[in-house]
Amino acid sequence: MKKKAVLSVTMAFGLTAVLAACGDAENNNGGADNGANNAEENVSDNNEAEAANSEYSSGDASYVIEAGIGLNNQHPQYEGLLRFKEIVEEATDGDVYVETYHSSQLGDDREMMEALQLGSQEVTIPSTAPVTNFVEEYAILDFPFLFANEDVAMEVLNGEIGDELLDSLEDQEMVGLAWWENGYRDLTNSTQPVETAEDFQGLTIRTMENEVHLEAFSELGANPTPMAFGELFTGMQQGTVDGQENPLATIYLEGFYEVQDYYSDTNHVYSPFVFLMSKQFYDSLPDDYQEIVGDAAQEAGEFQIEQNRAQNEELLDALIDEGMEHSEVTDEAREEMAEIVQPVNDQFAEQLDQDFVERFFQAVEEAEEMHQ
Ligand code: KDG
Repeated sequence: MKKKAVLSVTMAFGLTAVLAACGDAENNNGGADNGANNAEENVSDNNEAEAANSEYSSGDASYVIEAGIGLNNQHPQYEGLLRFKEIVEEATDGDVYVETYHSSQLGDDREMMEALQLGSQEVTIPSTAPVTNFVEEYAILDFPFLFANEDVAMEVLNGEIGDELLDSLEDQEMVGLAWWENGYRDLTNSTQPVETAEDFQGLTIRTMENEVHLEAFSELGANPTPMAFGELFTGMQQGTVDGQENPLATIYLEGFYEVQDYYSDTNHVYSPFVFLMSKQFYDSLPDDYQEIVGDAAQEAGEFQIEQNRAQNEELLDALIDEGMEHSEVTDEAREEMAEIVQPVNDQFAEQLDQDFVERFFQAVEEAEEMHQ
């Protein structure tokens, strides 16, 4: 946002953020406020100190970027955002200043994307699932059991078809600057161990706002309930839902083990993050600044992906230490789940542009040959 207009809106958002943080503190900080985190609290302190200690200030900047995410300040996604801030401020000598918000302080994914469209917020980095409500082709990214591994996913996303998906956001007044990574989603619940497709029967599971997810979980016999991420912890605590699905880093760093007993490594969907900027804001930047924010989103993304993969790999033991029971899902069980949900993938693929679908699967096939 251009500085002149910035102050009043920034103050309004700042106040909203503070009110949100006060009114819904437990929700906003997941793990940190739920007591059990220790080492992670240091990460949190560091992040906040880093943000507060920036040598630049919004008052001296020509442009201010308000960047918000749904996950908390312990997640590698927030570390990535801080890296973006550092790169952009340094490269513009503070002429572009980045204010970072976490824990849905600026709203949930859908609200933040709408704010980008209106030009009242500059950056958000949602999982791709809710983006489907703006560009229907994004549905394909949430097909269960689509990508054989993370390298295949990144090969596709960073290739031509991924660029096409980023470009398609422009009609929605957003600019897609880079792919970041959330990772493979796993199931947790408070009712029963889930090892096979049959075990999903009757479970009420929070899903993101995405029709593919809703249909797939229904097909498995569960009761999917779409809910904003910011409401999820309370939803599980109060028993509105039995369970949820997210990558390990989120499950641990948001403290979900406080309210969930069973963890299953279903790996059912690979979830990318997409780095979004308000088109109105992007268009207002001079060419060299456009290049700087684009490169920074890419570079910070590489750092975020590295951190994220490390956390997704390391945190299983920590989760078990916190008392969660780990149900190991076999490849056979995953194949059975994949077979059950295949009609959902087919049904959604039919609704999309067929040329796009063909080229997308061609890209997946080629990526698989490269990264077996
Ligand atoms: O910061 C990202 C979150 O807002 C959200 O997209 C995380 O995967 C997510 C979920 O389950 O809502």
